[in-house]
Amino acid sequence: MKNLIKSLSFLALIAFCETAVAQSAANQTDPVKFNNPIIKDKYTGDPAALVYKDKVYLYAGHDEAPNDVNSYRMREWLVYSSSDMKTWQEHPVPLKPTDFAWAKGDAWASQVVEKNGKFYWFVTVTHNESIHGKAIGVAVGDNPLGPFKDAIGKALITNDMTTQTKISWDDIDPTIYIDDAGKAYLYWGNTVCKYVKLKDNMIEMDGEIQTVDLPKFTEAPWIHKRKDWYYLSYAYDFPEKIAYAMSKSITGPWEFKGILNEVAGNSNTNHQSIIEFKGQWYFVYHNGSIPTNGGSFRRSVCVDKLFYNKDGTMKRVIMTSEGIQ
Ligand code: FUB
Repeated sequence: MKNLIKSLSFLALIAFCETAVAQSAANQTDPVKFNNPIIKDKYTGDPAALVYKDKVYLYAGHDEAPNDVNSYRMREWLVYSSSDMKTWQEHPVPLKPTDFAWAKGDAWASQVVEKNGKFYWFVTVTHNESIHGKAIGVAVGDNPLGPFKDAIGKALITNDMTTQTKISWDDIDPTIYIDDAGKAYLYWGNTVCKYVKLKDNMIEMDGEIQTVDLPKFTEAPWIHKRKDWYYLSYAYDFPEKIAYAMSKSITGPWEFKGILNEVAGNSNTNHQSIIEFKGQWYFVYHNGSIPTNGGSFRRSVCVDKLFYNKDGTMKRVIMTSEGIQ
C-alpha cells in the first residue's frame, strides 16, 4: 500500500512538472515581433501604396517564379488593405495583364491614383507582337479594390513612342502625381526617366514626352510632395539603391540629393513607394527576405518609417525586420 501511494505521488509530481513546463513555454513571448515582410504567404514585388480615406491600399505584382527560375514570372497584380500599416488584408485579384486585350503578359510595376472618385491604375505590361517591347496601359475602376477594366483599349505609351534608348524595356514603371490644380503628370522609365502631362481624362497625353537627367537612373520613379517640395525618388544603379531629387515644381528642375535607401537584402531591385498616412511618413519597398527561396525574382514587400530633416531633405531609410510595430 505504501509503495502504491509513493508511486501515485511520483506520477502526480511528474504531471505537475510537465504542466508547469508547458505553461512556462506558453507564457514565453518572442521578444521580437517581425512585421517585415508584411506579406509572408506569397512573394510580392513593386509595391505601390495609395492612401484613400482611412485606409492604405497596397498594389503589388505577384512574383511566381519557381525556385529554380531566375527571371520574372508575374501573371497578376495583388491588392491588400490596412488601417494601421501593421495588419494587412488580402482582397481578390483585381487585375491581370490578360485584362488588356493588346498585352501579352508580365504584371510589372504599377500605380493606382484616385481622381474625381475614379481609380486609375497605370500598369507596365509586355505589348503583343504588333509593337515590340514593354508598354504602359491604364485600367479604371469605381473602387480601390476594383473591378478594373482597360480604360483606353490600347496602350498609352509604347516602345516606339520613345527613342532615347534602344532597349525594349525602357517604357516601364509608371508613377502619377496629381498636382493641387488637378493636373496629372506621368513619370516612368528604365535607363532614361521620362514624363508627360496627362489630359483631364487621365488616358491621353497633353503635350510632348520630356526627359529628366538624373544620376544613375535605373527605373522605378515615384513622385510625392511634402509641404512645398516635390520629391522624385528612383532606383539608382544596379543592384539598386534608392536615390532622390527635389524640386519646387512638378516638372523640375530637379536637384539630386543622394541615397535614400541602401540595396535591399537579397534582391537586386528595391522599388519604393512613399506615402503619408495618419501623420506618419512611410517607405514601402521590396527585398528578398522570405527565407525559403526569397530573392531577386521572389521578392517581398516591406514597410519602414521615413523621416525628414529640417531643410526638407529625407533621412536615410533604416530597413528593419521589425517593421511597423
Ligand atoms: O517587377 C519587374 C520589374 O522589376 C519592375 O518593373 C522594376 O521596377 C523592378 O522592380
